[in-house]
Amino acid sequence: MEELITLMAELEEEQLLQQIEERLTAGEDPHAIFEACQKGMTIVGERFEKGEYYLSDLVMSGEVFRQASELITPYFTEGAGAATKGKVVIGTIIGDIHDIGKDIVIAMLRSAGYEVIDLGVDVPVERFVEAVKESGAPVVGISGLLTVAFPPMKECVDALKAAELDVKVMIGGAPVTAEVCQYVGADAFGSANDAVEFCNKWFVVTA
Ligand code: B12
Repeated sequence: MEELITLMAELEEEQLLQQIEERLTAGEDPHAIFEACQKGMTIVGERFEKGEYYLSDLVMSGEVFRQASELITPYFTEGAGAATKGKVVIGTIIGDIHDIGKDIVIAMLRSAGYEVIDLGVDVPVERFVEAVKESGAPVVGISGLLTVAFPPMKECVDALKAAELDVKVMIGGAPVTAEVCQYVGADAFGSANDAVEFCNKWFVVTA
């Protein structure tokens, strides 16, 4: 997987996508391939932070990763074809336009049999509240990749509580930690895989 990590980090689009296709067709684990791409993205982020990569590289990395995930996510087939297990509202919080991770969470939840209401990016707090009221979804997912996204994430959880909506909230995004989760007041945080596990747990309990 080291090779995939390097290809992603070096933004070698053509070679990376070709390798992914070959590995998927050869029956390699899509989750491992996906994780390698994610590690590559972490390196991209680090290089951007150090000034080795420019914003244009960041944009490019986003595009390459999106194409990679479009190849990989159809292979996340656990539970595919099952009847809808329940509804989940998800969006990237206001002020933040990162949506690659959110879209992966959505793809994995859908492939696991959940109905996902995608609110998109830069989503105002009130829109989350409205969407839960409209859909009756018992689970909300909030994505945020910027540290400035944490206060509005907290506002969102507070607003859901103030509206007396009985929902479980999961949050995610590369910089989200246990401390952030506690600050925001969310029920759980984690990866796209974890999102499916949280829902499997919560929907069994609430069903
Ligand atoms: C690609 C990218 C961009 C692209 C985004 C394209 C897109 N359509 O999303 C573009 C170029 C637009 C961009 C813009 C900016 N970016 Co940017 N970006 C990145 C980069 C390199 C990768 C992010 C990514 O897609 N990762 C891959 C996905 C799969 O990972 P993920 O999002 O973490 O998602 C996974 C989990 O976290 C989880 N997850 C995600 N959401 C959710 C939700 C739930 C509910 C759950 C359970 C799980 C979950 O599941 C996913 C799979 O497991 C990161 C670096 C990094 N290491 O994260 C910087 C990074 C996030 N960006 C950064 C910055 C600073 C910016 C800009 C401010 C740059 C600028 N000066 O303009 C702008 C912000 C614009 C805005 N208002 O949002 C910083 C943030 C620093 C900070 N502490 O706030 C980072 C960390 C880079 C860095 N190290 O400096 N960026």
